[in-house]
Amino acid sequence: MAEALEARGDHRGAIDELTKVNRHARSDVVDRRLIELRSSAITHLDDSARSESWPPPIEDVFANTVGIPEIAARELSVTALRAGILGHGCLLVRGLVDAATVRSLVESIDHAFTGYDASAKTTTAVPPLAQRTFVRDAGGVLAVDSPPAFYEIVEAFEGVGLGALIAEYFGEQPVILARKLTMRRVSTRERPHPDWDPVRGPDWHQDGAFMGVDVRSVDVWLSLSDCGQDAPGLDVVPRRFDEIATTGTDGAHFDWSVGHGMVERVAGNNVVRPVFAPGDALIFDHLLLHRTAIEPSMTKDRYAIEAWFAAPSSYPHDQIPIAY
Ligand SMILES: O=C(O)CCC(=O)C(=O)O
Repeated sequence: MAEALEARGDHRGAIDELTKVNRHARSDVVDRRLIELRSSAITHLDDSARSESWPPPIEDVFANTVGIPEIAARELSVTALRAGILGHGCLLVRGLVDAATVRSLVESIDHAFTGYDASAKTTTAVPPLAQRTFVRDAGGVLAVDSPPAFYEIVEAFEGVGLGALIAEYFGEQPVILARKLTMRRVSTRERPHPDWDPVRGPDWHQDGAFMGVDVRSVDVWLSLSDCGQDAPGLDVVPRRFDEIATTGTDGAHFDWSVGHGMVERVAGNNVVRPVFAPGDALIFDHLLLHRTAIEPSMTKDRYAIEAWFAAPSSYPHDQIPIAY
């Protein structure tokens, strides 16, 4: 049935059909086929529901909040998401996914890292995409490289209604960015972070420096560990920026990253390091100034998923959007 739906150009229907099959009887073949379908679906997406006037007026339900607005998962709504991201730079959601889901995502990440590292030892198994090496050196593996993990991530997100919420936020169905959906296992021991200065930490960045400024984006950064104290977390400038801070200066390691001196100038002391529990999520967009919070004294590994969504009508194709 899925093949017939695809042949008729109904990629969405085919994805839904195969997802039902997989829920009933899980299969590697279906996991892989779902990624292929999500990729080919991109040229058939219907963006007729696009809302032209975006963003809508924000009701600042966090007007009295200093720092990062924080809610429990049951309070997550489009109003809270808008107020958090567009008013304060980000929104911290406690307990977005449950403990059983966290455990199975951590297992999938370990499995994917083992598979990636084994295949990276042979020169031909991993296509020569320099980005993969860069991502792996920073403690990440792209989720599209592991169809089973990708399937589980989507199932976890759908279990808490993220697709519908982000569609409401964008005013259209989201796509997921294949080059930006990253499984992370960040360790102070395993590999040096490419731009990690052990005294000052890594460089900072806004993802808009390479994704573009005039896009609608959402990053669901889902913590799967206790982190921010003994394990690497995230450092955040908890405020809304309307533009990209100057990149590539003040000792920055990359032309898209923001050097320490520049961060001091644009953020002063307004920097926070949230403490996350497994299942907590920080939700933000391409304008949040942030970085991996990592210090030599941290002794534990941190697992997380970094999932970037975009509104297809506003997004250029360079981060490889695929159907969500
Ligand atoms: O997980 C990390 O340490 C970095 C995450 C990040 O930079 C992002 O989500 O954009």
